[in-house]
Amino acid sequence: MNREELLQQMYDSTLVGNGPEVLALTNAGLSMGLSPEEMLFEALIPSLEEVGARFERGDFFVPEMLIAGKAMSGALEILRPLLAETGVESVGTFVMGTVKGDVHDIGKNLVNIMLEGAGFHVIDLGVQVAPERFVEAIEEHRPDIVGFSAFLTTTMPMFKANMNAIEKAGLRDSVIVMVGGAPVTQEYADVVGADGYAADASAAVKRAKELLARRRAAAGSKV
Ligand code: B1M
Repeated sequence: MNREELLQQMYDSTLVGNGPEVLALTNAGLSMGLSPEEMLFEALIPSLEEVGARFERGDFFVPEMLIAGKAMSGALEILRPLLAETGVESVGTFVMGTVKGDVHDIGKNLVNIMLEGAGFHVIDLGVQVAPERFVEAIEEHRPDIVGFSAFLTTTMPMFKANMNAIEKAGLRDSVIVMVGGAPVTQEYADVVGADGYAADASAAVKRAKELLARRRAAAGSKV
């Protein structure tokens, strides 16, 4: 099997939710010298995009989305240590969670992996995270950044609920807030008063580093 055939098979197997085959192909790809990024961006993510398109057209239903998501998550577990390989010291602490009412976590997990790879210490609160839980985690871990992920238009309003809870707890000035997720836009991030938004995992890392550098420079200039 050559590179193109492997990526095509990985795409096809993810599409039909064949988890064991996706795992085998991920391992085979690594043995062949393919990078985790090649498999992610040329097979796994495009395949899930097609799953979403078929769901929208009514050709796929929730069970198909679920098994495709599981197949992708399995591959991500193999790729995680490779993507998160880092020799750098912790650049900052990042508390992350998918908002209340939302169970999507693949995108969030990918952002976490890339953040870890860039040297962030990531505390993952999981999915369906209520505003009070974000507040507790900020009080407990004192992170530099808190990130909210939402993948449904119906759960995006939880960003505002989270912001209100953080403000009410008197924590807003102590933490940078980032938001993201498939339906989220820069405009929406501005409306809810977030400090940063990113469209994908690598942009999230870049934005997190920029916001942190800006915050530290501002703190330094006040001293
Ligand atoms: Co759902 N689902 N789903 N789903 N699902 C979507 C999101 C949908 C777009 C499909 C579609 O219609 N085309 C649609 C949402 C429509 C909308 O609201 N606009 C949808 C729907 C409708 C639903 C249900 C309501 C279906 C139903 O029950 N009738 C239901 C909701 C359940 C709930 O949450 N309450 C549901 C359920 C599910 C499953 C459980 C079956 C499964 C989730 C499995 C899991 O996550 N463990 C699932 C899946 C797999 C999908 C699709 C097919 C794939 C999502 C995914 O993992 N993408 C999805 C279709 C699609 O996205 N095209 C769909 C790959 C991932 C790498 O990309 O998630 O965009 P993404 O993450 C990116 C960025 O968003 C960004 O970086 C990530 C990595 O690059 N990012 C951040 C994410 N978080 C960030 C945070 C940041 C910065 C960047 O800073 C803090």
